[in-house]
Amino acid sequence: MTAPDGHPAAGANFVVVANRLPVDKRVEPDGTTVWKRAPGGLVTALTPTFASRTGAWVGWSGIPDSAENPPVDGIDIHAVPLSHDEIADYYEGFSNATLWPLYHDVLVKPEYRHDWWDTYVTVNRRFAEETSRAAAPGATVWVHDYQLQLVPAMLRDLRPDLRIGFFLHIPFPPRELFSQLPWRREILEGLLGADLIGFHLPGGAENFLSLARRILGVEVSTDPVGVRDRFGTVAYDGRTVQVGSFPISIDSANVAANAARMADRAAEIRAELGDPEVLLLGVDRLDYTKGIDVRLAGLERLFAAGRLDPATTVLVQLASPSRERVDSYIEMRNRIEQTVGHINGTYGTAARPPIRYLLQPVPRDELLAYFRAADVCLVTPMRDGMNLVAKEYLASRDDLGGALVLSEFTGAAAELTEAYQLNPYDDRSVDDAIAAAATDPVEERRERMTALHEQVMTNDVDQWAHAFLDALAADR
Ligand code: ADQ
Repeated sequence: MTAPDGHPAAGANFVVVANRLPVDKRVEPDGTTVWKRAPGGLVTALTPTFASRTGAWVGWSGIPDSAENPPVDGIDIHAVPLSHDEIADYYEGFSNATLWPLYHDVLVKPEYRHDWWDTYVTVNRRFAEETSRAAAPGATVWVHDYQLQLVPAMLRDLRPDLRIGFFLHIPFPPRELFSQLPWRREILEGLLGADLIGFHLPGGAENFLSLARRILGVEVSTDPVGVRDRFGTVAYDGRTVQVGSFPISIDSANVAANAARMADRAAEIRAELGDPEVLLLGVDRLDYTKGIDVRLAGLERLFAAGRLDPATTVLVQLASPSRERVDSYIEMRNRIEQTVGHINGTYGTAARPPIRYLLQPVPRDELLAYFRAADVCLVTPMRDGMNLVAKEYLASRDDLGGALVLSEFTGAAAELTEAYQLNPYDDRSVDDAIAAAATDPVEERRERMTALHEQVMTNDVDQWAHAFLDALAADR
């Protein structure tokens, strides 16, 4: 049965709530616009879950002032409209100029503005209300990420019958930083509306438990001897809230198979770049947390010291534009472009600049071809919840070639212990890791890649989704 607005009258028994819907509006060559499923990410992870239940997705379409519900096969779409002002205050403001820097070690100074907070509350309430309309009685609801931390409690008020999970995709900061937030109580209370709160790492779960105890004065327990020793609990409002860690991953088998198909294109890319001896690769959203400046500075020092030869080394930096209206992003982009120009001007020739920098999203297959072509993938964030680029690179290398340089400050570093790990705050550590990954004997690199490839192939995103949803469904 279908209600007049096109939604199933009975509602869905599995609802995903995320800032963005799993679709993008694209303009075709003939000028018409179409909705395309956003590649990768959550929607891929949850496809099997959607296949076995009536599923709905609540989120913003990415278009200002639009309440259009784009069609997605097999998923009931509930678009949450956002006005221009709400995008500025809730999304660019409170989410990306307050919470994002605060949760990433205050790498830039967070701005605390009451008007942004008010809009964050208003928009979170709109998401909760739309979710309440989408969900069938007793449904499972999975809320995602820092933009929607108030939704669990707001939704529980509206619909106490629902089973509510929340997962945070970015780091959760320690008390010394989180306590800066003027609305720290409200955020903790918002999250505690969930039955299960998940983080990538045990450290995030521990920070949350300690903050709940110190700021809200609630009783928390950790059970280090339990079967699920990664869990703690909070006694809150007559309920028991589970808290745990669930490191996200990728659709490894799919990435590996598609990358293997791109082997010829990978060889072509190397030829187009002048067959360098060492091909280094960076792939990032253009974000100050990703440490693009760290790897550029390392490369310059290695050139200056003669440890890498600019005539035979190429760094391809693929950057996708991100949050282009937020000031700190504009400043960072200018700095990076200046540094690229400086290094190419100093160490290049007209025919061979050592850095090739692209500020545009690269099509998926082409990206996999770059992974397959690169001798070294440079993942050097100052702080990152997980970092899926590292895992995509490793899955792409079923030829067991290549080497991964990985910052200790990524969530991925906890699992990927065979990578060439570095401390992005220590110049020497940066230089040594990049140099070793580029010049170690091939047997050494192959041994490391064998272990890393295996790690990613056996821990994929399907397992992540299952682990979370099983814990959410489990009796307490
Ligand atoms: P992000 O900060 O966006 O995710 P990441 O995990 O690396 O970071 O994912 C980025 C995705 O975008 C990858 O799939 C990558 O391939 C793609 N991408 C990046 N640059 C691209 C380019 N130039 N062209 C095409 N594709 C590009 C947040 C958190 C992370 C966490 C994820 C998932 O910040 O820490 O790992 O969510 O939880």
